[in-house]
Amino acid sequence: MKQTQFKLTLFLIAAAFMVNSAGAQTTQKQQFLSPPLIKSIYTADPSAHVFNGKIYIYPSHDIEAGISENDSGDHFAMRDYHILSMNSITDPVTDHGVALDIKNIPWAGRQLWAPDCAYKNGVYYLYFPVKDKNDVFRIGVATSKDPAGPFKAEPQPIKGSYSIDPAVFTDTDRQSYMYFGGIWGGQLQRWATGKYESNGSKTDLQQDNMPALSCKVVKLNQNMKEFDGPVHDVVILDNSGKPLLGKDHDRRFFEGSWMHKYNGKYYFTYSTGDTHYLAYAIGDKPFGPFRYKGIFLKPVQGWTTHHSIVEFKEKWYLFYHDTELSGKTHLRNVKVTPLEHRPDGSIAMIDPFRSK
Ligand code: FUB
Repeated sequence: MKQTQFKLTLFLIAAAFMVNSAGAQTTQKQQFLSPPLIKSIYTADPSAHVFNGKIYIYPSHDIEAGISENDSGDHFAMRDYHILSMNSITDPVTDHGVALDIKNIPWAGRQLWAPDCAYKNGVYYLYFPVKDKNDVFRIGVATSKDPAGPFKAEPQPIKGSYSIDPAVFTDTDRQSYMYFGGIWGGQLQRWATGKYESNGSKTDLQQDNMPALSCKVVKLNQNMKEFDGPVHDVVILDNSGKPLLGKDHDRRFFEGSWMHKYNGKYYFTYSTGDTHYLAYAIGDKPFGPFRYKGIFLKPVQGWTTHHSIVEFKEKWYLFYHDTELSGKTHLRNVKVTPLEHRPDGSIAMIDPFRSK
């Protein structure tokens, strides 16, 4: 090929690509894999559960608060939760209206972030992170007899809780565990010494060659409103058995954890944040350690994605979010797509776009 022809070919290939807001390359001909589940409000961070034979989704409710974007996530200034439900994966979604408003959480300051829900003995427990009046993220709990709410918040945050993104997993022996934490705006790096450092780093520990900050896991008390015992690190090991390092942004934990059990193994799944992947690691116990296995969702359109994995009628599904409706980082929409466990236990890669 002549040099001019070669240059023209390179130009045409480059023109066929664009860069989405996550910094990921996507071709112009790509289409979104799944449609938004609901278009009347912006929703993100979908924690899905099957209660009473239906799918309930506990998302964040994104709003336009007019706050400019920064690494602390101040632009995510949500003020209430709406719970969604579906009779089946293909049925229309019901929005059950406001289930909990920030004004009814006595200790809350600002920013109602990603929630989760659990059930025990006739009561539904909604777990939520919100900054307290000192601007420190804590995790609260609210209760209802109905999975769609409304929920009533406890007067204080859960004792010993901090950071964001609670995900509650109930094992087959009925013991519940809370996984929680997120770096950068989720403030986990500010708790590295065991107490909150208000002047701590805005991002991570800035220790590239040290083990990365870990997600946290703790047993929940039988009353589901308190921690039972110490908070543990969720350690993710590489192939040689060493913890992932701080500089390993493609693989290390950032935020948005989830736990599901499949064929007796514990699958710890999470967002890598600034590299925009969903990754997974497998262990033999809820506390880990977990062995890093790979990514299973390529970057979506938008800065964050946040997910949950649920089994419904013997099929597995991934709930996640992107910014298809708005094109804006802080106005997201939740989606669902099938998830496949391969016979060897690995999770099949999901591309949030399909090529025409
Ligand atoms: O929705 C606010 C925050 O963005 C969540 O807590 C994170 O997981 C990220 O999705």
